[in-house]
Amino acid sequence: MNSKKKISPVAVVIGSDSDLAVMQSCIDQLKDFGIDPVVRIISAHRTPQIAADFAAGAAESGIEVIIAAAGMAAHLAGALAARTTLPVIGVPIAAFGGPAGLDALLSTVQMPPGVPVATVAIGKAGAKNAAVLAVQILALGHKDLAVKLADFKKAQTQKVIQKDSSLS
Ligand code: RP5
Repeated sequence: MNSKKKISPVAVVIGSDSDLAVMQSCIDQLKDFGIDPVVRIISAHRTPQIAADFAAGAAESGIEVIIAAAGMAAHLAGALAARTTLPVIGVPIAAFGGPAGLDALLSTVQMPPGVPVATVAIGKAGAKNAAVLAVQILALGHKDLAVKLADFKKAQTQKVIQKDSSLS
């Protein structure tokens, strides 16, 4: 499907198709909340002009939160944040053969003052949290999402309680 024409409050931007395996959990989590995100492959380094144009036009196209995931020298989230006032959530990806994602973590989180990127954990845990954080941001202005979030947190609590009580 061509998601370039899709309208959604959330965009999930990945630096490479090799990031999709990790970011699928983010996309799935968003869909669980009823949000079908715009998904794009855009590279800060390989397609810098497309990255700049995407970020500059994101708000106008209906996007309210951008999730950006990249590995290695992960400048994608920061490059997008530099060109929009929308909240940008950065997901560091552990690239094959690299230092376990620490390179991407530092590249994503160490933004200069005035240009924040809300950086989550490396890999799949961060990918899922990026979706939940995006929903938490959107829920401030969307009551239906606030209700879904409350249910999500309750279900999460119940799961732990059940696991605890199943221990002998
Ligand atoms: C980054 O470089 C991408 O986000 C990816 O994590 C990493 C490697 O990219 P590929 O060589 O797999 O396309 O820009």
